Amino acid sequence: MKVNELLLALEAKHPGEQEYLQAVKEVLTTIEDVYNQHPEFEKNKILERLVEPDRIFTFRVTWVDDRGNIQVNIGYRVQFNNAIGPYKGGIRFHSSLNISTVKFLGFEQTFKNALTTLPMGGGKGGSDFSPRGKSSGEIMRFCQAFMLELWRNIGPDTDVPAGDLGVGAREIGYLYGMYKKLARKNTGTFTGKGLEYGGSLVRPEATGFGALYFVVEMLNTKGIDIKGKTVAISGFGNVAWGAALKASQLGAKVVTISGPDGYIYDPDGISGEKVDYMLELRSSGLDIVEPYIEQYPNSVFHRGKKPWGEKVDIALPCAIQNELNKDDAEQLIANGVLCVAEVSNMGCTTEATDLFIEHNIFYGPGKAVNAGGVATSGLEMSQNAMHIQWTAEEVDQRLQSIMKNIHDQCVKYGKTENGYINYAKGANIAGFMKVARAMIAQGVI
Ligand code: 2IT
Repeated sequence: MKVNELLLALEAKHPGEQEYLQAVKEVLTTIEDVYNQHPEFEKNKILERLVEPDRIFTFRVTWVDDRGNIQVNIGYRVQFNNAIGPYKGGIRFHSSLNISTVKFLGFEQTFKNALTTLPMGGGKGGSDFSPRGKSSGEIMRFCQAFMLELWRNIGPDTDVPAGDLGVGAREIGYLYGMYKKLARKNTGTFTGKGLEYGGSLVRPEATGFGALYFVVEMLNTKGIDIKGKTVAISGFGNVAWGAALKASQLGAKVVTISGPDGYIYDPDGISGEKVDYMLELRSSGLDIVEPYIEQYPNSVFHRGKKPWGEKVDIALPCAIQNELNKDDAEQLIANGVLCVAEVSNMGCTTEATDLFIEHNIFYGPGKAVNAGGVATSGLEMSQNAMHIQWTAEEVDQRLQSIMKNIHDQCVKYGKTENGYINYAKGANIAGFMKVARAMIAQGVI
C-alpha cells in the first residue's frame, strides 16, 4: 500500500475536510512500515476500511431561546469503528464544530480507545451550538432537542456518548435525562454522569490526572522528577483543571492557564484554591480568564496571546486541536522545553509535532496522553453494568495502571535505535494493530 495514494484519494473524496485529513495522515504515515510488513492488512483492505466511518448521523436541532426566538443548529454523531466494542466518545458543543472536526475526533478516538485496554470502539458527536452566554434553561432546551433526534441511535451496548468541549456534568445531566425519558430505560447510556445517578468517582478529574500519570512515566524513562518543574497549561475547562490539580499535587508549578481572551501568567504557581477558582471562572459561562488577575493580583493577563512563549519545562495544551503551531514549538524549544504532552485532541499541528520529534523532546500525542478520560468512562460503564460503585481509590488505581500500560505500549512500538521514544508512532501502531486484528477476525463487514 502506498499511503500517499490513499491520502490523495481521500483528499479528492473529502475535499476541505482539513482536520480529518490531518489526523488520518498523521496515523497513516507512522504505521506505513508495519502495515507493509503484514500482507494480511493489505489483502483485507484494512486502511481503506478504517479511514471511513461506519456511519454518520447529521440532524437539525431546533429549539427556542429565552426571548422566544427559534434557533437552528446542526447535530452530529459519527459512529466510526466498533471492531473492539460499542462506539464510545464524547459530544462537543462548539461554534466551530463541523463534519471534518467530528470525523477527526472519531478517527482519533478509535485508536485511543484501543490503547485503553478496554473494549470500546470509536465514536464522536456534537453540535455547532455555542454554550457561551446561554442561560441554563437554553442549555437544557438545546440538550433536549438534540437528544430527541439522537436517542434512537445510542445505547449501552451500541454507542455510549460522554462530554467533550462545552459538555460537562450539567449538559450530561440534561442529555441523559431526556434519553431516559424517551428510551424508558435506566441503562447508563452516557458517561460522565452525576454521582447520584450512576456516575463514577474520579471521572471529572480523569483526563487531567491520567495525562499527568503519563507525563510522570515519560520523565521516568530518563530518571527525571516532575517535582519543581514549571508547567504551562492552556485552556481553563475540565481538562485543564484536572491537569493543574494533579500537576500541583505532584509538586510541579503550574504558571499559566488560558482562554479565548488571552492567557494568565501566575509566577506564584496555580495550586490549591486557585485551582478551585478555575471552576468558578468556567461556571460564569463568559469563556474568559481575565477576571483571574482581579482575584490574584500578582498574576499578569496577556490579551490575545497563547502561553507558549513562556519559559517552562513542561507544556500541556489542554484546549482545542491545532492550538500549538510551528512558531509556538520553535519558541518552546528555544526556551529549553523538556516535555510537551497533548491533553487536548491533536493539540499540536503536524509541523509542531515534527519539530518536537526532530529535537528529541518528550512528545506525547493526545490519543495516548488524554486516554485516561475515556478509560475512566469505560470504568463507569463497567460499574453501571454491574450496578455497583467503586471507591475513588479503586478507580484511581485502575486509571494509573491503564496509563502505565498505554505508556508501555508506546515504548514497545515507538522506541527508536538511538533510544528516543517516538510516542506518536508507538501509540498509532499499538492502537492500529489491535483494531486491525479485530477487523480481520470478524470478516468483511
Ligand atoms: O476525547 C475524549 O476522549 C473525550 N472527550 C472523552 C470521551 C469519553 O467517552 O469519555
